[in-house]
Order: sequence, then structure tokens, then C-alpha cells
Amino acid sequence: MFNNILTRYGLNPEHYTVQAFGSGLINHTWKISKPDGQPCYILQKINTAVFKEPEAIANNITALGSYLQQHCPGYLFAGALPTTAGEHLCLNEKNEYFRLFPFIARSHSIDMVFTPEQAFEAARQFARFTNLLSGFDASRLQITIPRFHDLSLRYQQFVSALNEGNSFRIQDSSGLIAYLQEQQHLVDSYERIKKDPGFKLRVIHHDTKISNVLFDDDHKGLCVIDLDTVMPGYFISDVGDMMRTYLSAANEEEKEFQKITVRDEFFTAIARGYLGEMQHALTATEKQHFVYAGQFMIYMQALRFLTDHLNNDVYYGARYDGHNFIRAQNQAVLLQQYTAKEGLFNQIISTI
Ligand code: GN1
Ligand code: MG
Repeated sequence: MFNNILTRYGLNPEHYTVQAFGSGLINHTWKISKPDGQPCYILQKINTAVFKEPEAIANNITALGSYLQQHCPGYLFAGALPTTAGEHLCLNEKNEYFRLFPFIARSHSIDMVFTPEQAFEAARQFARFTNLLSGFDASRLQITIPRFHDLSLRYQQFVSALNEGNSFRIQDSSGLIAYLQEQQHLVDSYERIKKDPGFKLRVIHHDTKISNVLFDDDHKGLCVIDLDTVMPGYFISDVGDMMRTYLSAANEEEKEFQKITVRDEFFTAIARGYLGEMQHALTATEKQHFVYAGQFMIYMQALRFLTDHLNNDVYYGARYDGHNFIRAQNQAVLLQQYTAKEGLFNQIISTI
């Protein structure tokens, strides 16, 4: 399956082994290694049901890469490699899009956040990315997924699923549906943010889970990767998704909800890491919404998982019956636990 693609990059398939890699829900990823196990490349197939214009991704990455090369030449930028014909995307006979990235030597990624230092390093890297690109006109970026983090759209999609989705599933989810409806004030806050000139549109990564950060051998952050969703956006997307995915000791797949926790020292680490780079760039209004960021993203993900469950798992897929229902409940528990600490977290922010 991969031979033709590797050949297009001038690689002899006989000299490499290909292994599935990573845990993303959307794109498929493989590690290309030498027979002795030395990793050399990362190959990725773009999910075109989600990214309908793969060219837009390639254009964005090229534009960001050349800006960074010019203005911050020391930044390690993880752009895709060209094929021997000079294309940044490789289209195969089945109309599938692939791209190949160099494997960055002496770097590694992790799948779970175990220490506050890891949360700090990651937050610093996502903030650094936005900050280094503060002079880049975000409106030059093409929209790779329209209204991706628009909470109002996610709520509307949830309402549509309640009207048109699987009626058995709707009935069985009534408790969770009611809870998410009660949190609609979070959508109202987002509507206010969109109108508030104190909120800046910036170059935002939009997928800040820990596996999208590269670390060096000393466990220091090197750079961020997976730039497909880099688009103009609000800082609450990146900070919020870090809270969603770093604060709890158990992740979104956890079925034993009592294992979901909100760890205060990890919140402090995210805040210190992010604000250390972005403190002066953020407006006072933005900073006042630092804690809201977590609610915004956890709530959005709960809505997205439940909407998908009610729509028979068409977006995320399901590895077992009710998978997205479990994920949605998991995120709702996380939202409750996070919200219970709102006061404490605001206090922490005021001291940074
Ligand atoms: C998807 O594929 P992955 O895991 O990077 C999704 C994110 C969700 C995440 C939930 C394009 O990301 O928005 O937060 O699943 N990406 C897209 O695990 O929908
Ligand atoms: Mg991703």
C-alpha cells in the first residue's frame, strides 16, 4: 500500500519498515523506520471527510514555514517534505492524500501528562508558537475546517441531533442532554466574546493535546506539531484544550468516571507556561477569561461527542457500542469537576 508513496519521495520501500503510529482520531499516521528500528519519517494520510481541502493545509503550512524561517530562523518548524516532483501533498491512485514529515532526531512525544513540568513545557510551546507568529497576519491563513471551534455552531449541531438523531439514543441520554442544556450560558459567554474587541484573532493551533508537542532528551519542549488546524482563532481554544486534556489523570476514553480528577498543580503549570510567553500579548479581557477557556473547550467536546453518538457515530467512529456516549459523559464529569474549582483557579491566575 505504501510502496508507491515512498517511491514518490525518492525512497526505496525495501529499505524501510512501516508501523502504525499515534492515537489521533481523524488522520492515519505511520512511522517509517530503518530495519534496525531507527525512525526516519512520519507518514500521514489526511482524512478528507474532515479536511475537505487538503491544499489549504499545505498552503498554510508553507506560509507559516516561510514566515518563521525569515523571522525566527532558530525555530524548529515541522513542515512536510516535498515529493521528488516538488509537491507538498502526494495524491495516490485512490485519490487519497498523503504527506511525509522528517522524524526529528532526539525528539519524542508523549501520550499522557504525568508531571506538571510536562504541562508547563507544552503550554510554553503552544504560547510560543502563537507569540512568534504575532506579526503574521492571521487572516492570510485558509480555513481548513470552517467554524471548527465555534461553540454556537457546536450547540446548534447538538440541537439538530436532538431533533433528527437516533431516537433510542436520545431517550437513553436524557440525563446528559439535560445537563448539557443547563450549561448553555457557556455559549452565551462565547457569543459575547465574539463581539468583544478585547478578544484578538490570533494564529491558533486548535489541537493542543500533549502528543502534539515534541520534547528533547532533557524533557524540555522543542516545538509543536500537527499544524492542520492552525487557523485564526481565540487563545481560549488552545488554553482550553490543554486544560481539557492535561488536568485529569484519566483521559477522555476513561469509563471509570471516578478516576477523572482535576489536578490543581497542573492548572498552575499550564497558566505559568502559557502566560510566561503570552502575558504581555494578552489583553486584560482575555486574561479575565483564562479560566473560562477550560469550560469552553470541555463543554464543546462533551457536545461534540454526544452529538456524534446521537448521529450514530458518523464523525468520530466508535470502537464499541456507546463509545461516544461514554466519552461525552466523561467530559461532562470533567466539566463539573473543573467548574467546582473556578474560584480557586481565578485566584491562582491573579497571582501569576
Ligand atoms: C480529534 O484526531 P485528533 O485526535 O487529533 C478532533 C479534535 C478533538 C479530538 C478529541 C479535526 O483530534 O478536535 O478534540 O479528536 N479533531 C478534529 O479526541 O475534529
Ligand atoms: Mg489533530
